[in-house]
Amino acid sequence: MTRRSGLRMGSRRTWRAITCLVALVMAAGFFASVLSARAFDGGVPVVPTPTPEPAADQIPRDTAIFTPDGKIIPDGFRSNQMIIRVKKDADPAVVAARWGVQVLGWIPELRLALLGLVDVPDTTIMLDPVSKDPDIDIVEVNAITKAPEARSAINFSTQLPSGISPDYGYSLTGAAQTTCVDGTGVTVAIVDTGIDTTHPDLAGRISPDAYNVLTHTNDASETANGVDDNGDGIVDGMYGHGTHVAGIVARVAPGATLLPIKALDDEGVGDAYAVTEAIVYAADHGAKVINLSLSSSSDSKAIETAVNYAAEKGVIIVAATGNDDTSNPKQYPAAIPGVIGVAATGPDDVKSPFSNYGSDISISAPGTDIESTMPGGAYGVSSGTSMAAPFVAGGLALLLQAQPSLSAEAARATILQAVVSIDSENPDYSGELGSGRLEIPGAVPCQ
Ligand SMILES: [Ca+2]
Ligand SMILES: [Ca+2]
Repeated sequence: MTRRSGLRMGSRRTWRAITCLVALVMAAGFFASVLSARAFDGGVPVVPTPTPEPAADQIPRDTAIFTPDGKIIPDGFRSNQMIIRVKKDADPAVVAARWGVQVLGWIPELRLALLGLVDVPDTTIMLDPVSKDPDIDIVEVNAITKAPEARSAINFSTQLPSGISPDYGYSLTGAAQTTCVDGTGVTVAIVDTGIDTTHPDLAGRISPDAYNVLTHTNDASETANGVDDNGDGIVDGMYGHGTHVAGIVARVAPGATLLPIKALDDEGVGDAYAVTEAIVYAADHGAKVINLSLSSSSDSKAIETAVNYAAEKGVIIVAATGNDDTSNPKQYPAAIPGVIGVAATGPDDVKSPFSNYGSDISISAPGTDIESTMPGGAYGVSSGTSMAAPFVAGGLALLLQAQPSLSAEAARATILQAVVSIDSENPDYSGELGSGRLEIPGAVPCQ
């Protein structure tokens, strides 16, 4: 009791001292601010101009503003969600509470959590201080990841030009001629908009482990909600994307098991957290190859962590390199070391006009005017690096059936060496289209 009352008396004196000190500091601060605001320059008072707000697409990732409105910042982030990796033994819920946010998702294998501002108006959190939390070692705003076709002007669904065989990609890569193996026993995960599992070409080849990371159900079918969710003027613009991609794998490797993982909506829009979750799910459910016909210019550390997790399990990841006809900015996850980044070429082995290129590209494959499956038992022709990647994924399924003991690293090296040089067809892109154009019989000789 005595100590408590002594403390009370002491605190009265302390408060008086603090009050005086605060008053002095405030007065000093006020005068300092008046002095600085009225700094003189040649006798003319200079009023400091406020620092202009950076354009949203110029906000660096490590200092990005985290706001509750959930809008997608033009450069491609969900502004009300961040991904963190907590250190061992740290509780994500405790860390989230510290920053006034909620845990929206948790990937225990990677200790990655998706945190979000939910129903908290007028809150802005800077990422920089969060990154200094001793329990956190990765923090990033949840970046938008899209089917490359969803962001470019090329038509996802096109007509096959006259004179082009609908089979050209399958014969050019030697897939049609590689008849001694069909990919039996190899599971290829298709992380995309889903798959029409009832399509006659695909039914019976679908893994029972199909998964939807957006709803956390086993329903990974393609859906179309009739709404232009991303406001690009095209309603359900990427409905059918995953089915088309899956059909290419199925035609190259008809015996392979397809593991559909829905991580993109019907506009082809997803995010880094969904892709991260999808990669981990695929690696945990028997996939030997993961096809990612999606990309972002944001180098997500969360996705990189998942790529490394999959690599440790012997899983090979193939990704589209993007449709922006550029080498800068690079597109991820294609540019993550170890991922096979695929550029697109046409029937004449010339780079597709839209295809990205650059020193980080691993290999090229046909991606112009590719015929494949579409929802409702249909077929369609599409162009994009999304169509090139599954040729390589299918080729890997054939190789892994032929040589099941091959390590992921050796399989990757084998498929990258099994190419036809396309340097003479592409004199302006020497060394920028990977090792060459996929040539499956070079990796899987059927004699
Ligand atoms: Ca749209
Ligand atoms: Ca839609």
